[in-house]
Parts: sequence; structure tokens; C-alpha cells
Amino acid sequence: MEQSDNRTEVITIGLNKTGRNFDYLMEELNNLVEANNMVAKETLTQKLDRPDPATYFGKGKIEELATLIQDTGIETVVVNDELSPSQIRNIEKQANARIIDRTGLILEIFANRAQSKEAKLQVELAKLKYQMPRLHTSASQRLDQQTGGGGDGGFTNRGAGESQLELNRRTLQNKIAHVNQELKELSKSADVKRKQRDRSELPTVALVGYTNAGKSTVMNGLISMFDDDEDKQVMVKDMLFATLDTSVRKITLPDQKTFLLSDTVGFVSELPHQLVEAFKSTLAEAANADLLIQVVDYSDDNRDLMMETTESTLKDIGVENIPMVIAYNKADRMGISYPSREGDNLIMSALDESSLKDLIKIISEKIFKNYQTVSLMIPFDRGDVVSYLNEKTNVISTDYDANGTMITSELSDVDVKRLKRFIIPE
Ligand SMILES: Nc1nc2c(ncn2[C@@H]2O[C@H](COP(=O)(O)OP(=O)(O)OP(=O)(O)O)[C@@H](O)[C@H]2O)c(=O)[nH]1
Ligand SMILES: [Mg+2]
Repeated sequence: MEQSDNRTEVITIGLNKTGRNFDYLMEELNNLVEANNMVAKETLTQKLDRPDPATYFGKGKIEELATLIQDTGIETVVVNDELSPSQIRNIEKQANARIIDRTGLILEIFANRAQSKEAKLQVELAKLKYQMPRLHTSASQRLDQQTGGGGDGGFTNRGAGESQLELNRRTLQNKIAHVNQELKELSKSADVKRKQRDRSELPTVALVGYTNAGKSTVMNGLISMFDDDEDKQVMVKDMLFATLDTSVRKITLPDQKTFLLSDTVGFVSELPHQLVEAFKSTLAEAANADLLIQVVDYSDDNRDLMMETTESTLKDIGVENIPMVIAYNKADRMGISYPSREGDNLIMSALDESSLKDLIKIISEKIFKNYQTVSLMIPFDRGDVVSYLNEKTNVISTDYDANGTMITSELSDVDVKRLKRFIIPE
């Protein structure tokens, strides 16, 4: 992962509620911390059935945290859960620290990564929605300070504070409306693009999975097998959330069968709902796919939990009942033999050509299964149909007789329907 010397030192804290997956969640938090150019110097955890409604940690632990902050001089605390505004306020006060909760942290990372206009707006929207209920925090803090500081001035200041809060809230609401409007315009054009693609009736395949699993690398590998155009490659980086925008590429196999492949944002446990909501249009590519390829970092000890995370996130965004192939990626790091196929799943490496070939084979079997080999008789005045078949389908043989051109080819069910009148009944 990213390293640099000017990283902010933080203390991570987490509540072990059920014991289940706790170590994994804390490890994930640590990765998120590093992805945000920070480094966790200390960690405090507590076993509790549920968070203390006022302070998240129990009283004793909060005191321990306050002492730790005093002793180390580290002022930023990253919390492994989303906190309520009052929890944040209370810990900040009692432990004298700046609090970043898990949602705030993920939002910061997304904000730093966003490149395109759409991604920037989506992150902006998620941030505004996250701030909305938290407005109270800073405004009332100011209020507290004001009333605490000053004799009979308190009353008038309170009034001023409240109208300031109202003003802030209205400003936020206006901003949200504005960003929503801009996104709507953008998504209209994204929607139009998607509809055009739908109309082209090409099968669509979406790469999904935990962040940093290798989705974009698989995408690039598959593209470069059939296309030397460098411009079609997508960005690959060893960091969390390298990809925030959806890229869609058309892939035409040597037998002319064509499909659309899309790459999109990766997942992490408890992806903030504000982000999921804001990224809906980006994630729609997966929701509308005919086939999902779940890319898994097979070399990661937490791969099973990462798969659980992916599957529950897919459910959250309403992606269900789409056939899925699992690509157990990065097998080259493990000293095992690959590619190795297990049913519809594949142990593979995105850096290995024979792995990519096997993956293409599995994809083809799944999405082109309703192709049929048929013979067609095309009259000489329909050169357009002959050209179409030659360019777009896998022609097996061509013959000529007095009536026209006889072609045997593999057709999708859509083409079978469309070209029915030329098909010679068996
Ligand atoms: N050794 C090895 N490295 C791989 C493989 N696939 C991907 N990587 C590396 O893993 C890192 C992440 O790859 P990406 O393709 O960016 O991962 P991603 O799933 O698109 O990640 P996000 O966009 O951040 O969700 C990069 O450093 C890749 O070079 C593989 O099969 N073997
Ligand atoms: Mg990516």
C-alpha cells in the first residue's frame, strides 16, 4: 500500500460486539487508515454487547483513551463504526481528540480518489448527506462555548447560534439540491448510453469484488488479448478504491461473438449507505449485467470474508439472481498451479495469458449458450445481410447457387429471430 513520511498519526479504536470477524474488521480499518495517508500508532478495543449510546466506549475505556492521547500526543482517533453526532461530540470533549468515524474516513478516501466529474459529484453528495445530521454538532459546540464563556451575553448568543444553524442547514439543503440536479443531468446521458447499449442487445459482463482484488487488471488483460489500442486500458493501482468510475469496453472475440465488459468501484465492509446511494448510477452497470465475474484476491488470508463482504454489498445495492463466476485471482503469488478450473470458477492470475484465455472460455460458455448453428439462404439483392453475417457472426461455410448465397453460421437467439425469413428450416 501507499507509504509516505508525512502521514498523520492516529489511534484506532473499535468495539468488539460479537467477536465475529472483529480482527478482520480492525485490519480492514487499518488498511483504510493507510489509504487515507494516516498511520495507526496505537489501538484500543473493548468488548461490549452494544455501543454506549453516549460515548461508544464505556466510561473506563474513554478514560483510558484520554490518558493515551495525553501520553502520546496523538490527537486524531479513528473509530471502527459510524457514530451518532452526539457520540462524536461526547468523545471529542471527554478525550480531547478529533474523531473520524468509519463513514467519515471512507468518504475522505473517496473524495481524494475521485477524478471524473460524476465521481466528484457523487462523493460530494454523499458527504453533504453525511454532514446534514451532524450540523448540529459544530453549531451547538459553538453554542456551548458561547454560553459557557459569557455571563448575560449567553441568551442573545444562543439566538444567534440557532439562526446560524438554520442558515447552515438551508445552505446544505441548497447544495444537496444543486448537486442532485447536476448528477441528474449527467446520469441522463449515462442512462442514454446504457439504453443505446441495451438496444444493441449485446450481452454484458460486469467485474465486481472487493477493492484491490484485481478487477481492473483482469479488465485490461481481457481487453489487450483482442485489442492493441492502449487507450482502452483502464487504471490499475495497488491501493484501495483506485477505480471510482465505471468503464465499459466492447470485446469482440475471434469468432465475432461480442460482449460488453464493465469495471467498477470495489467494495469494502459496511460501505456507507450515503455512498451506495450516491453511486447508484455507477453501480447500475452491475445491476443490469447478464453475468458477474467476482474477482477475489485468492492470496489474501481474508479472502472468504472479502467474498462475504462482496456478496452482502451486492445484495444491498439490489443485485440479485445474476449468474456469477468466481475468478480466484493472484494465484501467481501462492506457489500453486494455475489456471485451474473448478466448475464455472477459475483459479487464475490476471497477469497470465492462459488464465485469461480460460476466463474467456468460461464467459463465452455462460453468455453465448443460446447460440445456434443455422443455415441461411440469402437472395443476391441482400448483400447487406451477407455483409452483416460475415462481419458480425462466426461464419462456418459459404456456398452459392442460382437463388443466392447459402451461409452456415452461429447466431444469437436475437439474430435467429431477426433473420428468421432467411433461415432454411432443418
Ligand atoms: N501478482 C499479481 N498482482 C495482481 C494480479 N491482479 C492484480 N494485481 C495487482 O493488484 C493491485 C490492484 O489491482 P487492480 O486491478 O487495480 O484492483 P481493483 O480490483 O481494480 O481495485 P479497485 O479499483 O481499487 O477496487 C495492482 O497492483 C495490480 O497490479 C495478479 O493476478 N497477480
Ligand atoms: Mg479498479
